[in-house]
This record gives sequence, structure tokens and C-alpha cells, in this order.
Amino acid sequence: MADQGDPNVGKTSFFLRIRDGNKFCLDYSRLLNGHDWVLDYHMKIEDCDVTVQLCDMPGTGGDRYRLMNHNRLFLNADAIIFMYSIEERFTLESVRDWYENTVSGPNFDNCILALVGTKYDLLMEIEVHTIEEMCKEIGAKLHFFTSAKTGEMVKESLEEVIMEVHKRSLEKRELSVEGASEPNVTLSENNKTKKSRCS
Ligand SMILES: Nc1nc2c(ncn2[C@@H]2O[C@H](COP(=O)(O)OP(=O)(O)OP(=O)(O)O)[C@@H](O)[C@H]2O)c(=O)[nH]1
Ligand SMILES: [Mg+2]
Repeated sequence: MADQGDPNVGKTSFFLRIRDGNKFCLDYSRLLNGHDWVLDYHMKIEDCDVTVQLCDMPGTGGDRYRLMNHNRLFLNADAIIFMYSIEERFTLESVRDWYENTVSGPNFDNCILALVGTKYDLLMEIEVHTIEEMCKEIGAKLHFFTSAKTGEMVKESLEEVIMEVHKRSLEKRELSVEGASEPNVTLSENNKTKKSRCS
């Protein structure tokens, strides 16, 4: 499972929050510079122990990285989380490019795509319907608003993506998939209510 998105949307912060639990560091990026990192995340789903490898590459939003074709890099990913910052509209628009540059061709038919709005502790600059349209456009099955700063919905969103991957793999095993239906993500009620100031 891997992340994608513009520079500074908070990809690394999201995964560090998962790794470090209750901590948020405003200036860790220098510490990580140059180190790709991978984290094993364990969870139990019903009777199954599931381990998922999470990948985050510092600076993935940078220009050099953006120009690469990521198709091969993500070929075996079970899920890709596209991230944008809710306080910067252009980062949502960029998701389209990240998607086109990352996910193309039949190899990704079974890859779960999720869209994650980061920095939910800040002012929301994007209308909910615009986000829903982007979910539809890229075929994102899941959407979450998260804040690595407060921890809101970080672990929960990751676990929902993992559960979806697990469900998909069970379905595949049972050969019961009857063609993918067009995803139509509706943001849940609590996600539509936005706080009006920075915290
Ligand atoms: N207020 C707020 N700031 C955040 C949040 N998440 C990340 N940031 C800040 O946003 C900046 C960028 O965060 P990163 O996690 O390094 O962003 P990134 O997407 O990994 O950036 P690249 O690796 O350069 O592509 C840092 O200054 C973080 O402290 C959040 O939830 N809320
Ligand atoms: Mg990063």
C-alpha cells in the first residue's frame, strides 16, 4: 500500500502518525530526507491476522518524482492512497495527474484506490461535491478527511482501506466478482461538517 500526492500535503505526516501513534512533529521531514521507508502494519480482521506494508518515499511530491511514470513502481500495490490538502484546492486537482501517472491499464483492476483529504484541522477550501466528483473520476472507493496533527481519522481511514483490501482478496479467492460497479462515494454526514478555524 502506498501514498501519492502533491508535495507538502502531509503524506509522510500521515504515515508517521500511524507509526508513532500519539505524536505529531512539525519538522520531521529533514530527519527523513533521503530515506524511503516502509512500515509493517498489523491488524486483526475477524479471525485473520493481516499485515500490510505501507510505503512512503520522502519528497514524493517533488518535481523529479512527478515526472516519473509510476506505473511499474505501484504494480503490485493492493491499495493506493491519493492525498490532497483540504486547505489547498490545487492539490485536489493534482490528484487527477497523480492518478493518470500512477494507475493505468488492467494491472490495477484489483487495486483499491482511496482519496484522503489531509490537514482537517485547518480551514476547508474545497466544496464537498468537488471532492465527490474527484472520487468518481478516479474510481476511489473510499474517502476520508484526516488530520495528522490531531490524529483524527488517520488510523481509522487506514484500517478501512485495509479491510477493503481484505474483502477484495476474499472475493477474488471465491471468484465471485461480477464486474466492478462504478464507485459513487458519498461523504458521510460527520465529514461534511467543517470546523471554521485553525486549531
Ligand atoms: N496543520 C497541519 N499540518 C500538517 C498536517 N500534516 C502535515 N502537516 C504539515 O505539512 C507539511 C508537509 O508535511 P509532509 O508530511 O512532509 O508532506 P509530504 O506530503 O510528505 O511532502 P513531500 O514528502 O515533500 O511530498 C509539514 O510542515 C507538516 O508539519 C496536518 O494534519 N495538519
Ligand atoms: Mg513526504
